[in-house]
Amino acid sequence: MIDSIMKRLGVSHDLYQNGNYTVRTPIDGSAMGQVSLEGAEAVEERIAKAQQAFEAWRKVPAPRRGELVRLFAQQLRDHKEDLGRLVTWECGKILQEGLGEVQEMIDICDLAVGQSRQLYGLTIASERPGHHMRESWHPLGPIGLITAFNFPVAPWAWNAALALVCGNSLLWKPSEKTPLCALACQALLERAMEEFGDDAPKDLSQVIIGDRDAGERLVDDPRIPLISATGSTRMGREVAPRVAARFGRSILELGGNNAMILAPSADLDMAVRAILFSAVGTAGQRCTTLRRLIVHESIRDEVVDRLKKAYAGIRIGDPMEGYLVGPLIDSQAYEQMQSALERARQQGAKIFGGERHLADTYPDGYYVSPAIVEVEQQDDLVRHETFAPILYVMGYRDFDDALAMNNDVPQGLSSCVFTTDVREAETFVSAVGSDCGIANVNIGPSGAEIGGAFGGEKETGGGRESGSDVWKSYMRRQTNTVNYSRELPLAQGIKFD
Ligand code: UN1
Repeated sequence: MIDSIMKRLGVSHDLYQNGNYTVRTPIDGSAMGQVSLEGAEAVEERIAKAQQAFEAWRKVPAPRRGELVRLFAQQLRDHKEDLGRLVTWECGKILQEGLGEVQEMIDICDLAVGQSRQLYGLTIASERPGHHMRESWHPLGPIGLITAFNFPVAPWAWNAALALVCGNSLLWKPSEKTPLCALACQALLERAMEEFGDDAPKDLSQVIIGDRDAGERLVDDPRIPLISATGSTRMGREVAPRVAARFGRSILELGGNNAMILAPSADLDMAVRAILFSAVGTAGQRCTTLRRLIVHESIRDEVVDRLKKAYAGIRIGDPMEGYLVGPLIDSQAYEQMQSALERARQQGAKIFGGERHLADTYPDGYYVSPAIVEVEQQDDLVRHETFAPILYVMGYRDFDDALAMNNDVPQGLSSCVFTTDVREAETFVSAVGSDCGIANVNIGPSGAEIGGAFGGEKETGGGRESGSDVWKSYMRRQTNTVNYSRELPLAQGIKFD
């Protein structure tokens, strides 16, 4: 099956069957392909090519650059099913979510196409007669993109679609766990480039399937003005100082520890459904996954009961086959989950679920039942992001305490409140409310649309990707003062003669 999918997606056999590094599906641990890992030298060559491609691409008018992204979106529409399947196969998320991820790519492409005609600056009043001031936005350079296994295609597309219309070339280092998805996206983009014609330079977009050295080479190179990295806080701690040391810019989208405050006035049917999708979906491996439920004491028992019933009915199995929860990415993820549960147990928490499933059918596939962990207080264990389906449940009495708990973690990505009390809802999204980049009312913390800026504060890294005015991050700002008079007045009234 892999050969027929890869063929339709346009990935040449050599690229995924001839290397020395085995790519495995988390579904059953079997091999999907063999890729070659590049080292620092190969990256060096790619950076030089990306620089050349940038120099040509920045001259192409932005709306014409948008046309390339439009053609790419058409490729994605035509191959949504195949690419969605490949995502499911390589990272283990269920097919509905694999397809959703491809849709998210299409959505950002559509946004970027429109944006390509709207890369606008300002005109600014000058204090000097016969002078114009304005602000212009120019292409930035080759952009380095680092992405994680859990969303192997969409975050690349958020960055790539905007960076391309903004006139930049791309160098993408995907997770070593999901290189085939990257090769497939690259192949579809190359097809769009062929259709587009000669003004798309050959190396406009490149993929680096590489090891750690390759990543470091990319991050350290001063020819790469912007590194946009999605992944763990640990990764961000390594990347950010290296980029800063050479005065590069970075967009960081790192860990989350997303909470829901569930107030007594909430519509509980809606809340339970929202909890299920956001805590259990993607087997708890979204950066926006709901990890903490802060529930009012008066409804705590009822909510926990309803959740246990809902959790007991979750179908766990092959993500291609219509189950709700697929496997964790690998054995390490499984072990991290088990060690977090073990610590919780030692601390006296009440634990529901969390066991391994289907070990007989898939000895090398790590399926687990999502866990509900009732804890007395928010301690270090709860404050730490474990990238697995563990939902910590804690009670509150006073809304202000709930809000303080929402904010009392090192991460600041997403958050939500379920309430029908307008005071609580508006407080949550106010300046004294949630400190996260995303704060929702009566919907869960995950599953954001691409129209808004996506990202968060504190250890989440502070970056924003996707919609709003994020396109500006992929351009350089220039202030222009133009004198169309015959005088040379100085600003601030200075006389210099
Ligand atoms: C991620 O988990 O890295 O809001 C991205 C969401 C998705 C993106 C998640 N649109 O959950």
